[in-house]
Amino acid sequence: MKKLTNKAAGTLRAHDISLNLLKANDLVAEMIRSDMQCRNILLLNLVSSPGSGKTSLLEETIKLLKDEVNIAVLEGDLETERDADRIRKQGVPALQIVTGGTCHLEAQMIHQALPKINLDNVDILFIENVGNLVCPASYDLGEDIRVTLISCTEGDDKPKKYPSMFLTTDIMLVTKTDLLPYVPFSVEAVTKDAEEVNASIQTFVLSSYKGNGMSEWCQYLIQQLEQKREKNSVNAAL
Ligand SMILES: Nc1nc2c(ncn2[C@@H]2O[C@H](COP(=O)(O)OP(=O)(O)OP(=O)(O)O)[C@@H](O)[C@H]2O)c(=O)[nH]1
Ligand SMILES: [Mg+2]
Repeated sequence: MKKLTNKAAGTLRAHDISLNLLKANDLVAEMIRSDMQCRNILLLNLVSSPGSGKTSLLEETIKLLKDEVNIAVLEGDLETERDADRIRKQGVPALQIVTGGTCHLEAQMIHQALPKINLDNVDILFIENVGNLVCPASYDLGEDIRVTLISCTEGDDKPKKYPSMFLTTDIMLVTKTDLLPYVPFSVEAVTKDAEEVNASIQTFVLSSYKGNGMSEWCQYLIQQLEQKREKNSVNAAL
């Protein structure tokens, strides 16, 4: 362990601790991943700037998939229970994680929250991360799929300005597309930039309000759930 007595060492220490914290986070994330594997639950981590439409997307996704799959939600926010209340109104279990000022969720928070939510028969568990396009990029939560929302009112320049979020994400959802006629936002430009940051990123374009693109999104979720189950049963047979 390094001695931390002078200013220079202090600089080193901050760096080392931050690296170690991320390592600890990743260990817990792996525990969550194998727990979800055992339970056959598809886990998604939704990230975005504040107000990009994460909770609205979840509300509409639940309405469309409620009869087909069982959904549960972990909500992350600095304060209030408001998003969990919105989700509960849709008739699915939701637990609010109040971070009290922390700008992202960490794997340890998810690990502590999981025993507090009823996951019996749950097929898909969504985590709605704290609204922030920076810090959540660094924290693996054990998810199968990371989804970054970008609403067309935010501007189409975000993938290049916040590259770590787009680099670590599997899916980019362009949201609020009902507003496209009123704002200067190019779906083509944002897709091109996102693909230049991350060649394997997959893009969906939708509006929770108008419903366009929602059936493709829901189909994708079902496909991913089936693929995970298939993979799990093959592994179990080996
Ligand atoms: N026009 C339009 N507005 C939307 C759409 N989806 C969400 N909104 C509005 O955008 C605002 C923010 O939506 P939320 O779903 O609360 O966004 P969020 O990402 O969950 O916000 P935080 O949890 O605070 O980060 C609300 O006023 C929604 O009504 C959409 O598809 N079209
Ligand atoms: Mg929300």
